[in-house]
Amino acid sequence: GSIIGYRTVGRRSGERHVALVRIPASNLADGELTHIDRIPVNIELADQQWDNYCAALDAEGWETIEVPAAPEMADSVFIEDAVVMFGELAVITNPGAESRNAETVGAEQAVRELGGLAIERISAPGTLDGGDVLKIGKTVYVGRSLRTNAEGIRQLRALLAPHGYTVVAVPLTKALHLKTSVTALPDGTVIGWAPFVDHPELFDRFLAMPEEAGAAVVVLSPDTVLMSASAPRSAALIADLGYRVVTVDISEFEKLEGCVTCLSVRVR
Ligand code: CIR
Repeated sequence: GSIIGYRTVGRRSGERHVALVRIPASNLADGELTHIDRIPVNIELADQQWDNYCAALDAEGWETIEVPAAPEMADSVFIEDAVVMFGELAVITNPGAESRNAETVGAEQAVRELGGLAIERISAPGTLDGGDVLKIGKTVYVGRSLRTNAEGIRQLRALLAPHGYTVVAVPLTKALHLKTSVTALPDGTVIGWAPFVDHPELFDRFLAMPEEAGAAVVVLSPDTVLMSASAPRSAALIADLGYRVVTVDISEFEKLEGCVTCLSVRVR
């Protein structure tokens, strides 16, 4: 990835972290679409972009570990939707789209192989996509979306209560997932694309971004975020707030309604 803002060499602390990723399926171009029309996906370019995404994580101190490939599951590259981490607790989701439901099998296997993690599950009739879960400290915002239903939110709330997390449900009608509309900076400021946000008043601090793809950041360290190359003005705005911004081109995944968060699960 390229870097905007001040330069440092890798992670300051030198510590290594682990992130789960999943290689794009051969039928990636057939992924689910809800809010946008189908544009032809360049599979070769998608593979390259995925390699670069993994390389960017690695360069920032995140060792990528591959979830077993699911070559026939078109949307399986969007691993974030299948498992959500809360410290040492992994919650295996129950993805709301029928075509994506079986993605959790490989995700659970990978989490098991990592070892040392407690595993819980969202189960039918509850549905929940990881893309709807935004963690800010001990507050967990969960989008009530087309993919995540009330029962899924209720189950997550019950699972997390003993761990000291508060689940805040967020009605969502204008975007696929909560994190397509908002994410958060390391300082907890919620950033988003205002036209996709039904209720900005639910957040303590909300900062509107100038581009749709600017709504999504992945926090890589206390001073570094990862963003899509398709949001240069948002990246500049965030760099101007004193953050280091690493950018990656994920155009082929954006054609499938994916954003920068959904291509990995940061484990620890
Ligand atoms: C889907 O509709 O499920 C995929 N085409 C895109 C999923 C993107 N996931 C995410 O933003 N967490």
